[in-house]
Amino acid sequence: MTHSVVIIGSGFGGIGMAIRLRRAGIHDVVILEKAAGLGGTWRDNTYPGAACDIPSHLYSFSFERKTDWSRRFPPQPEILAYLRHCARKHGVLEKVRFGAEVTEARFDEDAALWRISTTGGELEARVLVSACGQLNRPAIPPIEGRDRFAGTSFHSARWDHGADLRGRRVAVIGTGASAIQIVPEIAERAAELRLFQRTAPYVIGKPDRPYRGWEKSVLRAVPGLYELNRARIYALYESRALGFVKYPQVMRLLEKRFRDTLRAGIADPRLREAVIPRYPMGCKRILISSDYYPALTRPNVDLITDPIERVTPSGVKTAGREYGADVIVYATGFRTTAFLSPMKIVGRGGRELNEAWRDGAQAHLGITVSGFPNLFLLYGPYTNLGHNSIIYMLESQFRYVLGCVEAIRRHGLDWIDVRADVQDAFTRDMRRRLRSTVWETGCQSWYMTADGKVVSNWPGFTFAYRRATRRPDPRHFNVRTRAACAP
Ligand code: N01
Repeated sequence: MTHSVVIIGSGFGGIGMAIRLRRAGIHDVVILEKAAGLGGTWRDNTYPGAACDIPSHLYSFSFERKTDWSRRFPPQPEILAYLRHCARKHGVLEKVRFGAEVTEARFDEDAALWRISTTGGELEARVLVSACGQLNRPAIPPIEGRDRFAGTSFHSARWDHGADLRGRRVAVIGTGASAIQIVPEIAERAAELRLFQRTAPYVIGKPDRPYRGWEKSVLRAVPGLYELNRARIYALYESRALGFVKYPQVMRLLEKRFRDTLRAGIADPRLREAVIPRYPMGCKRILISSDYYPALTRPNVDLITDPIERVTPSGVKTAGREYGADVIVYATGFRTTAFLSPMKIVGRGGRELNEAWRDGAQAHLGITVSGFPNLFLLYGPYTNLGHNSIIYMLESQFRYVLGCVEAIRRHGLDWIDVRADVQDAFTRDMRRRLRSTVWETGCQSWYMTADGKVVSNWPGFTFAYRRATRRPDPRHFNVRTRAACAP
């Protein structure tokens, strides 16, 4: 059976897209999910302290208000519960096929449909939407001896809840967004916590607190106020784009203030020296936590800055010494810049997406790839943010994709395929603008390919992206009408 739309992934992108399609009257939608539950990154990341660093009231769909967030910054279980609620309430839960990991999707040009192979069987779709996210494939670095460690080890996004950390010696490798949330939580339980830092991050205070009962009641009772509050937080966060993409010199002022605060706040000169970042502020994601630096001053916590030489059966070895460990947590991030990998995606003329992206991932508006008709990416290349809620970007993409699907139906098209020159112009524009952003100013981050090009981030304001994706421009596409293939 050929479905109107097949969506890969049941995180915020996949669930939100299915809801938008359903609300537009497109019901024949299937969501393929490789795991046994929905939620994407918010299902996978269950580590102690997991929470979002974007305020609760921005981290929700515009069409599904939530006035009863428990805190200013939402904890992972609450976000996951919200997404499940949305799927259930909007009738898309039953559209999810769990345990169906897509291995290959191949465009059949004559039949004008995508033939999709999954671990749970085969299916066909007129339109294929990838909603896999950018942070779904954990990266564990190939540190020598890793496989011979005799204790328990796991990645932060595959937390082993069976491992009791109480009274144990724990090594955490990495000091990114995941690690700085994990460390304060587990420092209280572990006998010894060794944190292996390769690059000191910028960690600023988190203005978090529980919402009071009256605040929730007011937001529930006065929808206008709820929207006003969202708009206020949105504007506040949006203004941060000025520093990231427009005027990187603003970051230098903030950087000086950050270093002064750090110098004043940490008494131990060795620790103070070790946590001072050595790259321009904002180049990697700016992290937020009010507990991280205090956790590092605990007597059972040690920050190790010597490079890791290898993992031994009993711990982690640097050039200086070996640190015994019962548990190793790899908070070492994700494989990000290959996007849809390891799925095999084959477009027109038998061309593989990997081949088309040989020089780096590209997609017009981060959504459509030339040579891959009726394929739409959500949270694709050039659409990640360093400063605001990704759900805003996703909602822009939902509208654009919906516009394309409706145009295909309305005009009786077999397929639409973005023009190569349109995609090239978009990519050139992204490259030109990204070169002057803070992200390409002297650090390595997950936004970058191995050759130092940022391919993940949107170098502008999110409202500019919304304007650019307001409606698909028919001039941007090659199309095949049904009549064209009629005998
Ligand atoms: O991953 P990361 P993450 N030896 O790539 C280190 C989102 N997120 O999971 O900086 C030693 O940022 C690496 O060191 P270096 C958010 O978008 C959001 O923490 O490369 N260390 C780095 O310190 C975030 O940006 C939230 O030198 C090694 C760390 O591992 C993204 O996910 C919470 C190493 C990896 O940091 C990824 O965050 C969590 C090696 N061989 C995640 N290899 C919130 O909303 C890597 N490292 C709060």
